[in-house]
Amino acid sequence: PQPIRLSDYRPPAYLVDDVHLTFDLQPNTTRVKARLTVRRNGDHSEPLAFNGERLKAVSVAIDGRVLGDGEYVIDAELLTIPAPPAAFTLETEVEIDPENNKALEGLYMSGGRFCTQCEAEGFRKITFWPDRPDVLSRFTVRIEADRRFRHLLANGNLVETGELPGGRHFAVWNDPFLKPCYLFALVAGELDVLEDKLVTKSGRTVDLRIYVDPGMAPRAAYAMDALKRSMTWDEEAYGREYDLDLFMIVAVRDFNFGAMENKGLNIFNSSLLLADPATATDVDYERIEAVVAHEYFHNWTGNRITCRDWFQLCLKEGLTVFREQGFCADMRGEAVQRIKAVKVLRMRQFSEDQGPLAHPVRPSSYMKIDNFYTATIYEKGSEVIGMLKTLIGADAFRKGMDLYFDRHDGEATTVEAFIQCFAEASGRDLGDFFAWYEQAGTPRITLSATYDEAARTLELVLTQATPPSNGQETKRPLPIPVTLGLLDHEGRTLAFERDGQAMDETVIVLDQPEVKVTLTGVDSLPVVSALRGFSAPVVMKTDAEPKERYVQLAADPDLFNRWEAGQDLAADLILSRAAGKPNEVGEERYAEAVGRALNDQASDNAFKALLLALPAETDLALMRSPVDPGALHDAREALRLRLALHLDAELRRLHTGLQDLGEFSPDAAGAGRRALRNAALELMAANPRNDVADIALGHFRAAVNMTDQIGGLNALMLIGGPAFEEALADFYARWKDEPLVIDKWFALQGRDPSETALGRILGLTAHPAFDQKNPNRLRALVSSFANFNPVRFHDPSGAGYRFLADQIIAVDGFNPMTAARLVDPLGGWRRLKPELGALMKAQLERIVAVEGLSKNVYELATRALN
Ligand code: B3K
Ligand code: ZN
Repeated sequence: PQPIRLSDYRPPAYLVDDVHLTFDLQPNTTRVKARLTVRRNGDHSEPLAFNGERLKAVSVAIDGRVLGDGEYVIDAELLTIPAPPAAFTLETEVEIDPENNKALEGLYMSGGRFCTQCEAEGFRKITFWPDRPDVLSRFTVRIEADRRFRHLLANGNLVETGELPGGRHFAVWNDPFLKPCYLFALVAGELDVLEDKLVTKSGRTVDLRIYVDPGMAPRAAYAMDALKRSMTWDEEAYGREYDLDLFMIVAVRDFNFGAMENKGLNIFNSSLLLADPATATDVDYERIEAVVAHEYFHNWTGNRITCRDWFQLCLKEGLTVFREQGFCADMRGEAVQRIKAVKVLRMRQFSEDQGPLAHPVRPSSYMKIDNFYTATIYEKGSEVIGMLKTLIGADAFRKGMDLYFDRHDGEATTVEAFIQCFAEASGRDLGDFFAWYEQAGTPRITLSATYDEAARTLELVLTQATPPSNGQETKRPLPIPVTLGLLDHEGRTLAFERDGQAMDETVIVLDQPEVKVTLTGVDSLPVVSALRGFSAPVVMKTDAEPKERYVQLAADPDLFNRWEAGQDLAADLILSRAAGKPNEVGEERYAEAVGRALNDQASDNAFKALLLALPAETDLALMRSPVDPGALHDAREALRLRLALHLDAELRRLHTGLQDLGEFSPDAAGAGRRALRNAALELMAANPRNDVADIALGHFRAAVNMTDQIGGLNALMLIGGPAFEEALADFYARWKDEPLVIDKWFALQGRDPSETALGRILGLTAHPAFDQKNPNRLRALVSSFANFNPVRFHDPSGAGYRFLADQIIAVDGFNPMTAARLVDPLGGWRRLKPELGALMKAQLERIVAVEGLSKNVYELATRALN
């Protein structure tokens, strides 16, 4: 297979201005008739070549004349018409089989309902079409179906409904907005609906409807609330109002990823929509809020202004993640949200960036675009926009956004055009900034500080270097904003002067391989608090000593850096122990400092819960190579034990004192209290004292919400033994009819680090409730194991790797997109200790050798090998 390159971009040869689609829905034989108003784009004599895959063609006609053999060609990927007129009507009719579409792309069936997923290139499985985001068309859609498919939904406004003979009915929808075909959606089936309304700032009333499985409407209430808050927030934060009179969301159970922003008709994975206290955890609530907002925000950043080509994916995704993060910070607190976002970035994006799958925020070639819905495009894409805002300031940033919305509304555009808006709004040359989009890899920066007591100056020397990544051997320096402040050794803010101006905080732009800055008026030996708020997605090394980290952990006014100081200290202790040099004194000192931070009356529970968690094994694995996952796990457990023993009384006090009183509320304060209580219990689980298992079992049994039930079960899992077995069985028996809860049951076991867990995990694929064809269930077991259980995944026998490869190969047979999303954990073989690396590599080789492998898996597995 040949890669597609950004440099080969050509405007579309033919445009489609209007389309009229008619769906005659039948589970196995759906007929799709399409009438397209086609126009040649520019002066050329190229043939018309429209995409089409797995379509059984019934007829092709131009201007009402049915074409005969020889007038067109249909192969596995294209409909080609050699010499069409300059402007004409193209009519096609095809037959498709939604029932047997297990790739969950195009038109398929889930839970007895029809639904669609078209991004990125699924529309070509519905009808012949120039399936690319720069063809913008006006859609009218007529749906005909048996009356048992009660709701017939598509994008835009409902213009007509009616009865048909034979127990059938129809609905016609018209979307007045131009859109690319990837935003097309259709849903047909028996559903319950939760309805609400919102009045926009200009006084228009928008009908809001969330469609769910029968009986589930009450569980959509939180998503509805999140939707209304998102709509209002976008008006306030970005001046963006909703544009149709109707906004619909539909939840489906079989979905390849989280959710999809189809114009006026979002389709969601039910796991990111349905919640009530009994079945959803606080983490679920938080994700629902974030994803509902994200998909809604796409209406402006993605739908009204879309991407010219798929290389520009970050234009909509990075920007929309950035907007989503702004919303979540406003809803739940800036510092805690920032810490959580950075944890995700490090775990997913930094690991991607250090491995063979590293790619720039704007890639320059791909085989399957579906493989590029990555943490780099999304999370680093958002970081890049955050840096832009830091560099030009909030006012110029908002002006740039306004300009972008004004200038490009209704267009399919590029990252260059987006950046140009900020260059104009700020009056700055942002030429250098573009390297953030073009260069893969995580920059390493260093910072050293020299204090001159007599002169009261602090000299800062910062350096940067980005390691080579595949295809990019040498890297240019990037403009890196480093937000920085000073503390004295008592933890008080220390003012300083920069270029003669007094201040508490400054942004140093590290835009050369080395930059020197001298701060003046520094009254005493400072502790440098650098990269505040994680002002750039880099790895920073400083010459600070542990005692300075302790000052920060106790008192840094930048809460991100306060948390980060604790993480740095813990990581050093764990890494030394894993290298055979335990620092017992340091470990005690760390435990004491964490104890003091827990008692800080001024900081909130959610923040303390984050403080209590040690760096993840996957993060530690990025810090040294070759990686020995077993040694890292043991060293981390040793520090957990030390904390558990040292803080025993404190943890018990928190566990008792933070019990929920009264009604469950999913808000930030309630969630923070439960998070801290469950974090305390999780740490207690490291303590071998007998009564801890009883406490955990009591916690599990007394739980009145899913957050605490899972918290209890998690602690029991870490303790192991009969109490865990009992609770696990009880949990299953109680929830066996709730698919989203049973997903949690699988996921929890997938994460079980205990020595005997591997056999159970591998055996779970034979459990009657396991279902490879349902992506949620598959990921619950397989992804949670491969991504969040390093010590068992990296079993010395290689059985963990073999298991993952078996799953990838099997799932690739029917759902390549989801199979490909499982490949990532196999990309790390080069950094592992050699025995393990060889076993992992062998599994990649086995995958690549499979005959008939999809392009999706082939692309990632071969890149992982090279
Ligand atoms: N745009 C979709 C993701 C589509 C993934 C296609 N493989 C959801 C989102 O980012 O909002
Ligand atoms: Zn998105």
